[in-house]
Amino acid sequence: MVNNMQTKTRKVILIDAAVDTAEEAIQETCELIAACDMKLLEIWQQRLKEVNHLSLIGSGKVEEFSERLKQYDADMIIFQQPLSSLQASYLSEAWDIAVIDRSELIIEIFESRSHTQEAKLQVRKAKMEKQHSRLIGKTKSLGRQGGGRNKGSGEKQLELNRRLLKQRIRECERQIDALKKQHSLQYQRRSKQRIPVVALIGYTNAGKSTLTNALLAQSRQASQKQVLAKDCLFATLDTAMRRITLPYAPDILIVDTVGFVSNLPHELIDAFHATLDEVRHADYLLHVIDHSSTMRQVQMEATLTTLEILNAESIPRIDVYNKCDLNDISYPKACNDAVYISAEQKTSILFLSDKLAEAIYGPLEAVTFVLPHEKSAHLAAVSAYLKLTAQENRTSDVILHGFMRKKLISDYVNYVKF
Ligand SMILES: Nc1nc2c(ncn2[C@@H]2O[C@H](COP(=O)(O)OP(=O)(O)OP(=O)(O)O)[C@@H](O)[C@H]2O)c(=O)[nH]1
Ligand SMILES: [Mg+2]
Repeated sequence: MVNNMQTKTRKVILIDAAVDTAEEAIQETCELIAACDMKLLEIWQQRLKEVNHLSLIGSGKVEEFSERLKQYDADMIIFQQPLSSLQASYLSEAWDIAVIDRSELIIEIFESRSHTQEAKLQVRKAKMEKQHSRLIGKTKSLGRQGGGRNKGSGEKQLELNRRLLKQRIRECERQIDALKKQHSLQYQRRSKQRIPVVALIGYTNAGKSTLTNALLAQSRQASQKQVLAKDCLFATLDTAMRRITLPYAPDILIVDTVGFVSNLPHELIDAFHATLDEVRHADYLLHVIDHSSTMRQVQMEATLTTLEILNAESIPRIDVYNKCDLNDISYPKACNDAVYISAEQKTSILFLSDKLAEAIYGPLEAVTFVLPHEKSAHLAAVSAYLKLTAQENRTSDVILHGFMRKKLISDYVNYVKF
């Protein structure tokens, strides 16, 4: 594993060893490298005909790259393709340089960006699990080299390290479990309050946090803290919950979540289960998609796959195509359960809020209420959610004409004039 404490910019070479890697996938890894504050020196491509168990690439290529490396002042090699623990340690020893794969790169980013105690614990656990699988690989290879029944001192030391690591992983899990219990109490409290929870999910950099802030800004609760929105992959690593107002509807809670990425390392999905629990406990999902990205189809699929892993694919979902301002299409508009908007445009936010209120509380329907004066408390409640078109004040009651969301009308059905 790589020491993340170092402050100098690490210089890296990316190796893509496959038959045919999509240009977009390479581009994404380059963005991940930038998000990790590393400097990319070069990309070396190697058409892989056959996977080498020990070194992924063939032994001839290992030697050739070893010679080429001498011309560079590189600190690390990053592989586009996943490396087994054995391959990573073999290459690292052969080239005398740190060698990681894309999933470790993502773990690095998570490590440098996590702020809350929970996120830090989750990343620590993911890193230790990766280290643990590396040690297993090393032990096996030493065992094969030794061949005999008696373990050598190197092997014994490795086993000791492995056991220590396992203990630390368990301790980490214990602490995460304690935090999970706190969360489950929060979920129970929330479900008692019956406030709908809407989670914003989607590929990293799609605009979830920008949208959260925009929904917050147009809300009565605009004084709540804004969340961080930034043009880089994985700007958000800790979920944030905010209360927002919807037009002619009760308040809801929105949750800004960690962005997804294709082939999210399984250690991170496991480790971030607690954080991603927010997604599983949500009543609705807003799937934010960067409409301007050439990779949007792959990104959508990656999000849907992650939802399946989380068992959250059956939660009602609205697809929100964001960043439409960067494309030549008309917006805001709704089309086949999807909404097309720009998080940077106020009318888009009002449009989306309305669609969200409609999804949760039903469409606005024409209605007339007759409220006796002595029911003034109910008059206030009805007025809060009614889009008023006309009012008649009579001696014994008030008649209100207007539009109300279908599901809310039933709460005041006694006063409806049929
Ligand atoms: N042009 C344009 N840019 C947008 C829009 N929405 C978001 N952005 C930009 O996209 C970048 C990423 O936005 P974020 O809101 O941080 O994205 P995110 O989905 O929260 O990203 P992660 O937290 O990394 O998963 C920022 O630079 C935003 O300003 C939009 O509708 N139009
Ligand atoms: Mg974000």
